[in-house]
Amino acid sequence: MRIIEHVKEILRKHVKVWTILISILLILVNYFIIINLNHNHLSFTHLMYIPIVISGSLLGYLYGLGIAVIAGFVVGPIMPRDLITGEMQFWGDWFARLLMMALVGVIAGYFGTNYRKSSIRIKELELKHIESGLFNTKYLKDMTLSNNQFYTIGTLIIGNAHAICDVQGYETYYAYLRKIAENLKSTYPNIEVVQPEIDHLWFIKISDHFDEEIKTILHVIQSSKKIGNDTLFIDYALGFTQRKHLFEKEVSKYFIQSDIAAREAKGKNLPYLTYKDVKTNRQFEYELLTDFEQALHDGEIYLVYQPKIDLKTKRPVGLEALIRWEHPIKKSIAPDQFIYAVEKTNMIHEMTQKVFEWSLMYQTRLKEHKINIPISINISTKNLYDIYFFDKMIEIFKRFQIDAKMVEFEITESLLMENPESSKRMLEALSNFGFKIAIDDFGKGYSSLAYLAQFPINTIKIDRFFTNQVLINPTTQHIVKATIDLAKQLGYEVLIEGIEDQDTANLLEKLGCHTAQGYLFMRPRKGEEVLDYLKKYR
Ligand code: G
Ligand code: G
Ligand code: MN
Repeated sequence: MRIIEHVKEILRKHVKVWTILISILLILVNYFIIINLNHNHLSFTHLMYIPIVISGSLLGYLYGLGIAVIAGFVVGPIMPRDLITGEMQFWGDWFARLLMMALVGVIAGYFGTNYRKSSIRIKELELKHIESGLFNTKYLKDMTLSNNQFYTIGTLIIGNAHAICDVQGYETYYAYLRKIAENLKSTYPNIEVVQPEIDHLWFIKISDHFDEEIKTILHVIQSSKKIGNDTLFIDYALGFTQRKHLFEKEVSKYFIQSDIAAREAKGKNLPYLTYKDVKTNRQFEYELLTDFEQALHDGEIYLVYQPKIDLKTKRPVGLEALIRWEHPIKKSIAPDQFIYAVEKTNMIHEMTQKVFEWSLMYQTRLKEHKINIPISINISTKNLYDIYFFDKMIEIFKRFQIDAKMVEFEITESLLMENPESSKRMLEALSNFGFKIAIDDFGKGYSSLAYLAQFPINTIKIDRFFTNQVLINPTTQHIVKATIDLAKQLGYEVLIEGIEDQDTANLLEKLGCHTAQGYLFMRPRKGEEVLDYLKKYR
């Protein structure tokens, strides 16, 4: 098998030399056949068409012609008409034969060349996209990774490919893809670029310096977006993986990894991620979620409370319940580290129900100490999408003797906007039942108060970001003032988050803020401590 391959390879490499040699050899063999079969020899001259057709079809019409002339002479002037008598041929006879042979050589050459051209074109059409001219995935089929090499493998996702095509036209978009491929090739001559889908590019190169290659490729993609007079807006993300060990010989397996990394980067609005990052993140998330369910039931997860202070009277007028996780190995895990993961699963419902139940238990305990204070809990919009959420919350609530207006639900502005329709229905149900609704982190998103007015809202909580800026930045001060004024006109309570110093507290009181939360007054604390604190104001 290997010998055959080997021979084929040698024949392919020196096709010209072999064809000419074989053709001349055949002419000589024919010559000896003719002169040894002594009578009626001229009918054997037709054997000469074999080397003529071979060289014409394999090497083109010039070679076909050349071999025809040689063959024509061999069976022409130098060959007697009769071998026994030695009578020579009439020149018109052999010359007519030579012309026939030349014609056949040229025709064979013409068709041979055309055939080769079309097969190259067919092969090209099979391996390339018609529009972009870039290789498609079939191109990778024959590629196997060599044993002792590292490879850098990447996926580029163009999130707004369809928008670019709609606005700038397909031609511009494909020109952009081609430009990326060209620029990558001129940076790394050994890189292979493939277009698996309209909005994806794959590339693979032998890895020299993985981290540097990531940076270079990022740079190439950013700097390729000027096409003619247009500069495109590209919403892209890149995913990278590296083949370091001999896991797979097949390339396609690695593109699955770089695709995953690119999708993850896209989802997180990052310019790129490596598969390794994604894997460790996923592992972290997976372990976290495995522990979370247990932790919710065995006391590792609990609530702390932060008072809300009336800026005029300086007295606590409410509490916000905030979740905490004291993990035995990972130590204390901040909510921003686990809530986003829990939110991706069904456990977010159980978490919110637990938080609700615990805060109601705490409120009941405060009542036993003659302390009657509203408590707010944070809910996720994922909760609002659950059609059973309302019923489950009411079921929990009915187990306690607490007035609904003493309970507030905080929902962040940006999350609310992800699905305003279903959020609105759920918030209306909660509000109609008598619960209060607060918009958390207001100002971090981009919604206007006018838009928010369609939701049943009682309180606006202005985001910490503005609090930090309000003393030093006059523009922020104007924004905060205008927000407070409008919110009050719409009948909302206004709370400012994250007050850490007295000057800011004074200023915000002057600007008309009703209530505030912040380290200046009290950090979030465990129930016991907050109870002691509240007793002083009873
Ligand atoms: O508590 P911390 O101090 O770290 O809060 C960080 C973020 O986590 C805040 O945006 C807060 O709204 C959110 N958060 C805290 N507790 C809860 C909770 O019980 N449920 C939900 N959904 N979010 C919470
Ligand atoms: O987004 P939400 O308002 O639910 O988040 C409350 C978060 O703000 C909690 O993480 C809480 O610990 C934090 N927080 C409360 N007061 C302050 C403060 O004065 N300064 C800062 N930096 N964070 C605060
Ligand atoms: Mn909050």
